[in-house]
Amino acid sequence: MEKDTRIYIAGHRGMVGSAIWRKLEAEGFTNLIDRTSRELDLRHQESVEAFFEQEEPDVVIAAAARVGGILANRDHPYEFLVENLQIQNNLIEASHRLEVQKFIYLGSSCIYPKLAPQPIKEEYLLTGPLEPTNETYAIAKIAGLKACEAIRKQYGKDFISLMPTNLYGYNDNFDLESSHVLPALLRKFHEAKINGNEPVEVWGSGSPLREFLYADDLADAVHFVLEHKLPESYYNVGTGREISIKELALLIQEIVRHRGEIRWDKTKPDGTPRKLLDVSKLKAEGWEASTSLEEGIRNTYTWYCKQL
Ligand code: GFB
Repeated sequence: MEKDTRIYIAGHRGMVGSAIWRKLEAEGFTNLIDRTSRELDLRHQESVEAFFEQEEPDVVIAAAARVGGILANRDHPYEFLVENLQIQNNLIEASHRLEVQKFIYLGSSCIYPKLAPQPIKEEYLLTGPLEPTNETYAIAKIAGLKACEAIRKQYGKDFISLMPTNLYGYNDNFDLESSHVLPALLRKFHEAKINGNEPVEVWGSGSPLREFLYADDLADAVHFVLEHKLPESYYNVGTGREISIKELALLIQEIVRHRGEIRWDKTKPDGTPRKLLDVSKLKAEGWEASTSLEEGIRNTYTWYCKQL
């Protein structure tokens, strides 16, 4: 793709958007377009259309969304549904109407059924009930995937969706109520360590299994998809490896060098028992993740400490 292609990265300040921005800059793209949420509220259709008419992007990468961990999803189902539908519908419709060449939509592995066979293949979509704690977010993300798939089939446009597994990395959300497990545990173990190794409280039973992809690896996959015309409408993006929450807690405790007790708060929900992605389709096209979980956590912890 030409290095002066006009590429709009929606959500460029978030963990995923900023990783994509870093990656495309490093690859020599000179025409990256951004707007902060104060400059452009993606939930307002008129503002989005005016922005697209003004900037005329050639490529759009939709990394803007209302996201959060299991508690944020469980406690705000309405906002997770409506805001994500508004954001993605505005971006998809404006990109379609203004003939954007390529549209890359980002979803999540929670779109798959709670008890899908593991590892989860793309074709398992809509074959069973969703995980209740994030059902509305999943429905919004499925709708976005289906909208892009319909434009692809009906109008022959290169609108493609990536469904990443649980993500972590720089610029993640470290708020203890609304964040995901990995950043939450990094912060909890760090704060407990500097407070005299006091006990750390981890949510749930510790038995759920999760797969974690480093945000910079997702950015690398987005660059790969930008440079290649792929045959399918959506692809899983992950490492193909899973870890239990208990093992994750012990790994983070060791990396942070916390020397205290771990306590389990069983009043908090476990969520889906497993969501390991089958990543063979994108691998067959030539892409796979390259950062190990331990290396990714060490990098993220180093970055976190520098931010304090
Ligand atoms: O990362 P997480 O919030 O989201 O939780 P999900 C993963 C597992 O970690 C759950 C446990 O079993 C949590 O109970 N956990 C343990 C913790 N300690 C903590 C903690 O301190 N904070 C958090 N947040 N979890 C999300 C979906 O599900 O996955 C989103 O709700 C999105 O919509 C995201 O799809 C990728 O992996 O359970």
